[in-house]
Amino acid sequence: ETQARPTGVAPRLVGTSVPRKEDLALLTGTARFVDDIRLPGMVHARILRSDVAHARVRTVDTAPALEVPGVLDAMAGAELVGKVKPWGDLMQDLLVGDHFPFATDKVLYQGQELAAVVAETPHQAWDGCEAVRVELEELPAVVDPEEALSPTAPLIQEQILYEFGEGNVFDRYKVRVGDFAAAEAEAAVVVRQRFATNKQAGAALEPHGCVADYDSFTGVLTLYSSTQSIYMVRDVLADVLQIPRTKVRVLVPAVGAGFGSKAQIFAHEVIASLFSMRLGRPVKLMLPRADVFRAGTTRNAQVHYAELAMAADGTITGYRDYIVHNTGAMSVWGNQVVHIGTNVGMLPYAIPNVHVDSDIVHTTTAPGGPLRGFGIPQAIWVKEQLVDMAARELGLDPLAVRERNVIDPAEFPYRTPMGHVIDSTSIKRCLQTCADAIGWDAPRAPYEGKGLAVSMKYTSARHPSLDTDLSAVRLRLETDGTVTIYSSDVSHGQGHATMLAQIVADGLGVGIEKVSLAPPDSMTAPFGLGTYASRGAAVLGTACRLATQRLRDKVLAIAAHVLEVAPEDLDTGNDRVFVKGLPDTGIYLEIIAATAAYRTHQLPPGFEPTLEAVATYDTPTEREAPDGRGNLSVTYSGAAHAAHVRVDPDTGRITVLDYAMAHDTGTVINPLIVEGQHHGGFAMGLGMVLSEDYVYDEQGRLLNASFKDYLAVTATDVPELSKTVEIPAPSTMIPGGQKGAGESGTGPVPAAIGNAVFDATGIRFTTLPITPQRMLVALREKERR
Ligand code: MCN
Repeated sequence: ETQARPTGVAPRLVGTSVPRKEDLALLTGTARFVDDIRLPGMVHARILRSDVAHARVRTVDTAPALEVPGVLDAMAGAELVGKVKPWGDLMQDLLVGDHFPFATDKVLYQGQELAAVVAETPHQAWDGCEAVRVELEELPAVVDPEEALSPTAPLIQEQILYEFGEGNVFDRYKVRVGDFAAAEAEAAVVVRQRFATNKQAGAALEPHGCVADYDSFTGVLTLYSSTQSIYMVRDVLADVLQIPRTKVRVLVPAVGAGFGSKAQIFAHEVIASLFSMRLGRPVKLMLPRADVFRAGTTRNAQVHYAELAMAADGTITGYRDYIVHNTGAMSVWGNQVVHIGTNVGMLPYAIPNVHVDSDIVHTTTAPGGPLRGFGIPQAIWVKEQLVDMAARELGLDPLAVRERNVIDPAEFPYRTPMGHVIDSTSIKRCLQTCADAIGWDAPRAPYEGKGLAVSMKYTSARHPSLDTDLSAVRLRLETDGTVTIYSSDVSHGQGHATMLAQIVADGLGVGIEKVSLAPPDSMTAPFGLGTYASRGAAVLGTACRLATQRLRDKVLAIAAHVLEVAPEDLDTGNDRVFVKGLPDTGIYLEIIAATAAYRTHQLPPGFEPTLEAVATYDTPTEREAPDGRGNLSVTYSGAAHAAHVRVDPDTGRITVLDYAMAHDTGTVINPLIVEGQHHGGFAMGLGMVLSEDYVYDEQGRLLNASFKDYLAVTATDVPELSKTVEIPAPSTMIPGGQKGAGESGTGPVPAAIGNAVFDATGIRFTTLPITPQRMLVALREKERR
C-alpha cells in the first residue's frame, strides 16, 4: 500500500461540532421532498373535508365528481366499510375513535375527511371535490373542554372505548403519592390558581403528504411519505388494507420537520394507497396548509386547577391538580400526554405529596396528539408559576426556593417519592448558571422583569403504548471502503446523518465523508420505532455504537489475518487498520472490504464474507411507579431557563431582552446540532407563550387556519441566544452517556416568560398565549384597581 495518505489515529469526532452533512442539499434547495417526486403516469388526489365541525352525515355522493373532466376516481366512507379496517384498534391504545379514511355516520371536527377525488392534475381533483354532493345535518359544536364535561353537552364520540370513559370523557388518569391533605394542613402557604394552556400546531415547514405507487406485477405498494415512523405506517397501513406487511414498502425522502405531528399514520396515506391500488397508477396527495391546520394533530390544550403547598423555609411539600385535558375530537396518545405531564412534569423536584386527577375529554376540535415536549410544557407552565407565587407569598427569592427544591442527590441512582429513577443530573448547576447569566440579582428597570423555570424530560423511554423502546442500525462496509448506515428512525431535522456518521467514523477510523445514511426504507432498514421522544442520540445512537463495534470486530479479524498479528494489537484511523505503535504498517479499509467481496479465499478460515453488522438498543423499563402503569423513563435531560423581558405598556408587546438556557444533555455527540435543537425548541416554546393558538368560533370552525392568521414565531421574534450552555451529567444508564436534546429547549419557556412578565408588571397571566391584546386588557384593569 502507498503511504501518501496520513497514518495513525485521527482526532475523535464525537463531541465536536462537525457541520451537518445534510445542510448543503437543504440550503441549496436540492434536497428532494415528497412533493418533488414525479413518477411516470402519476396522478393527483385531493380530500374533501367537512366545513362543519359536528354533524350527522346524510349523503356523500361522489358520482357528480366523476363527470368532471380529468377526474379518474372518487371515494367516500360508506363504500369502504367492511373493506378497509379502522385503525384505532390496530394501534393498540395509540388512538381512540373509529379512525377510518372518511367520516361515515358522523363528522366530529371541521376538516374531517368526507370524500376524495383523484384526477390527472391537482386542480381537476380540486374541481372534482367541489362537485361531490354532501348533505350534513349540523349538530351543536363543543369547543370548550369544560363545557364538554357538562351532562347536557352534545356527545361527540358515541362509542366508549375506554374503561373509565363516560360521556365526552374518554379516559381518566390520576396520581396519588403521599398525603396532600396533610401537606396542605401543615404548609406555611398553599397557592391555588386556575391555568389554561393553548392548542398549538406542529407547524412543520413542509405540510404532510405522500405518493403511493402500487405495482400490480409484484403486488407491492410503495408509499413515499413525509412521516416520522416508517414501520408504524407500514404495519398499520398493511393491516388497514388487509394485505401482507411485506407487500407494503414505506420510503421517506427529505422531511421538512414534524415536531411529533407526523408520528403516526394519517387518513391521506390510506386514501392515496387505495387510489393507487384501484387505478394501478402512482397517486400524489399533498395536504394544503389549511388541511394540516384543521385536521393535523395539535398540542393538547389543558385547564388546570392547581395548588402548591410550601413550608416556611421554601420547601415544596405538596402539589394537587385537577386537569381537564382537551384531546380534540380524536385522541392520539392523549392519555399518555397527561400521564407524562402529571408524572415527569413534577420533576426536577422531589415532591412528597402529589394528588392529581384528570379528565381527558373530547371536543369538536382538531385531534390532540404528541408535540415537542409531550405534556411537559403545559405541566411546567402551571407548576413553575405556582412555585413563584408561593415563594413571593413567603417573601422568598424564587431562585433561592428553586435552589432549595431541585434535586441534587449525593448518590445515584436516586429515586424521587414519585418513583422517577434519576441516573445523573446537573440541574442545580444549570439553574444557578442561567440565573447568573441574566444577572438575576441586578435591579430591574420599570416594566422589565426576570423569570426562571426548570424542567426535566425523559429522553429514552418505553413507547407510550407498546412494550418496547427499540432502535436498530445496520451498517455495511461497501466494497470501496465507504460505510452505509441503514436505520428506520427518520431524521427530519435532527441531523442523524451527521450524528450517526460521527459515531461510525470514530469507531471504524474512517473519514466522516466516507459514511452516509441511507434514506429510511422499510425494505432495507431494520425494525425500529421511529423518531420521537428525543430518543435519537440516546437510543438510536447507542444501537449505532454497538453495530459499529460489531463491524469493527469483523474488520479487525480480516486485518489481523492479512497482517499476521493478533486483533488486539490493531488500531484504526485515517481509513486504515494498523499495528499499534507502528502506524505505517497497516491496510486500508477499502482493501479489507474488497477482500471480503472479491478475494474471499484470502479471508481467515471460516470467516463469513459479509461486512455487515446489525445491532439494536432497547431502553430497559422501570416499572415500579406509584400509578401502577409503569414509569416509562430511564434517563432525563435537564433544562433551566432564565428570561429577562420588557413589557411595552402602550402596545402590550413582550420583548425578550435576554434569555439564558443551561441544559444537561449528558454526553453530547455534536454540540452544534444540540445547540440548534435548543434554539429550535426555544422558538416553539416562545410561540406557545406569546402568540400561537387555535381560535375556533362557537360552531367549531377554525378561524386561523393559515400562517397569515396563526402566528408562529419567526426569526425576528427570537432573541439572540448566545447564552446557551451545556452542563453535562452523562447518563449512567445509556452506554455512551447521551441524553436527549430535542425537547429540552421547549419545556421551561412559557413558565420562564410568564414569571418574568409577573416580575415586570405584577400581573399573573394564567391563560396562554400572553398576546398583546391580553396584556393591554390586564394592564388597563390593573390601572383601574
Ligand atoms: N444530539 C447529540 N448529542 C446528544 C443529544 C442529541 O448530538 N446527547 C443531536 C443528535 O443529532 C440528535 C439531535 O441532537 O439526533 C436531537 O436530539 P434527540 O434528543 O436525540 O432527538 P431525536 O433525534 O430523537 O429527535 C426527536 C426530537 C423530537 S421528540 C422532536 S418533537 C423534534 C426534535 O427532535 N422535532 C424536530 N427536533 C426537531 N428538529 C427539527 N429540525 N425538526 C423537528 O421536527
